[in-house]
Amino acid sequence: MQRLLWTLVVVNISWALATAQNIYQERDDAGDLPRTAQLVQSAGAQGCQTPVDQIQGTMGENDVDMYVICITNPAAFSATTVGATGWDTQLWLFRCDGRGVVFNDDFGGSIQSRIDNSTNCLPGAGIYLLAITRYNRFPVSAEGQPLWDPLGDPNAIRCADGIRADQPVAAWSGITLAEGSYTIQLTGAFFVNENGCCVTASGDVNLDGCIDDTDLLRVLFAFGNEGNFLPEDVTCDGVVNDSDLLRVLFSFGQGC
Ligand SMILES: [Ca+2]
Ligand SMILES: [Ca+2]
Ligand SMILES: [Ca+2]
Ligand SMILES: [Ca+2]
Repeated sequence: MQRLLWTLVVVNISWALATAQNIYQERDDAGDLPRTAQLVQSAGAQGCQTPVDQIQGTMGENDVDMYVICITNPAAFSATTVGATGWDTQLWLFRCDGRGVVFNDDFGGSIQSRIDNSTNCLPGAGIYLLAITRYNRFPVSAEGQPLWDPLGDPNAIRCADGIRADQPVAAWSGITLAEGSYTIQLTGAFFVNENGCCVTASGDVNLDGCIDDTDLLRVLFAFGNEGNFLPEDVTCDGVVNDSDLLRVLFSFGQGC
C-alpha cells in the first residue's frame, strides 16, 4: 500500500513537472532594437538550458517588443501567437547583429502568426532576437529600406527577402495603435544568461572553452573593427579595442 502511495506521489510530481510552464513576463517595456532588446532571463534559469514556454507582454502604440532568446536546435523551434493572442500580430526573428532571419504575419488562415524553421531560414543554433509587432509595423535598414519585401506573401513563413535583407534593423516603420496584452507560445526556445547576445563576454572569442593565445590573436587582428556583437568585441560596446584585449589577458588560461 505504501509503495502504491509513493508511486502515486511520484507520478503526480512528474505530471506536475511535465505540465509546468516557464512563463517569461515582459518587464517595463522591451526595447525594439538589438541594443535594447530584453533578456529573457530568470533567477534559477540556466542560459540555453532552461526552456521558456511562453512570453507575455503588452503592446503599446507604435510598439515593438524584442526579446533575446537561445535556440539550441532550429528544427525544434517555433513561436506562435495563434490561439493565444487576440489581435493582428506579426512575429520576427533576427540574428544578434540585427539581420533578419524569419518572419510571418498571418498563419493558417488566422491573423496571428507563427515562425519556425520549416523554411530553413535559421543559420544554426545560437542566440536570437524575437520581436512582436502589430500589423503593419516593419523593420527597416539605416537607409529606411525594408528587410522583408512589403509585397511578399503575408501567409508564408519567409526568410528576409527585402531589398535590404543583408542589412541590420536600424528602425521600424509604419504606425500602429495600442493593442494590449499578448502571449507568444514557444517550443525549442531557452532562457539566456546575463550576457545575452554578448556570447564571448568571458573572453573566449572562438568559444572552445579555453582562453588562450588564439583568442588574444583574434582580438589583435580585429583591433579597431566596429560593429554589433563582433566575437572579438568581448565587452560588446561596438568596438574592438584595448578593453577587449585586457579582458582576454585577465582571463588568460581559464578553462584550458
Ligand atoms: Ca517595446
Ligand atoms: Ca497578422
Ligand atoms: Ca578560446
Ligand atoms: Ca569592446
